[in-house]
Amino acid sequence: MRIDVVSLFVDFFRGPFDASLLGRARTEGLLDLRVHDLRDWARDRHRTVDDQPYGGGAGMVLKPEPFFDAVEQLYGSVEARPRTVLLTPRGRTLTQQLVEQLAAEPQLLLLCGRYEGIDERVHRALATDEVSVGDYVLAGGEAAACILVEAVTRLLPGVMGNATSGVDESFAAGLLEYPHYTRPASYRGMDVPAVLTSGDHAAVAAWRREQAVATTRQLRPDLFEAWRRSDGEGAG
Ligand code: 97T
Repeated sequence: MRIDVVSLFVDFFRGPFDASLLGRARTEGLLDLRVHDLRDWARDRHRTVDDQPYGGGAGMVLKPEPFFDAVEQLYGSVEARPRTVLLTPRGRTLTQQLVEQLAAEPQLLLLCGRYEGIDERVHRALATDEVSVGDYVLAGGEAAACILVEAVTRLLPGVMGNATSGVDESFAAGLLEYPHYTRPASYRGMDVPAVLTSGDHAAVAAWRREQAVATTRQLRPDLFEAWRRSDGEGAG
């Protein structure tokens, strides 16, 4: 998959996009991730990308031209752009379901804003999706873009190997994961549940299922209700 990211702070991505899972996906050729500096498409020698808001008010607004010029240079025309995600607090909240949809695309463009906002014409004419990563305020779209790229990349074929099948996965099934334990079997008075050391694989599977349901009900009643309304009745 190819992902282009347009941002005013390209250095922001240095650690996140080079390390760990993303770094490996890139060096293995599974992910073609390119970060572009919005200022490369500024039109004056001061590389200005923002201006005062029409109608007055505090703060600056990111101009439309650098975004449109970036899209036209990267893809030839606005019409030829890939699925284009604008990270913005007004977007719909990112969910695993949307992550799965995005991971199925051959190519994505992510647009990151800063300052008080982006000219509305970028929202209207360039974004195919407006996405938020949660109801809190960030300084810009970069951290949100990192979250989206990591969530998408781990679903790409070959990135995770066979370690995670998707069946067991948190959210994919609508439930949180079951509790995990490793050695020691007893630690500070807290013992590993006996079923896990029993060697009875069917009993382990049943315990994990029951724990996933109980943990979800306790920690995420909202997810639990949604699960119970859909697959919960048939499957569990
Ligand atoms: O708060 C923001 C500012 C700019 C761009 C994105 C965000 C944001 O995205 N998800 C939550 C907040």
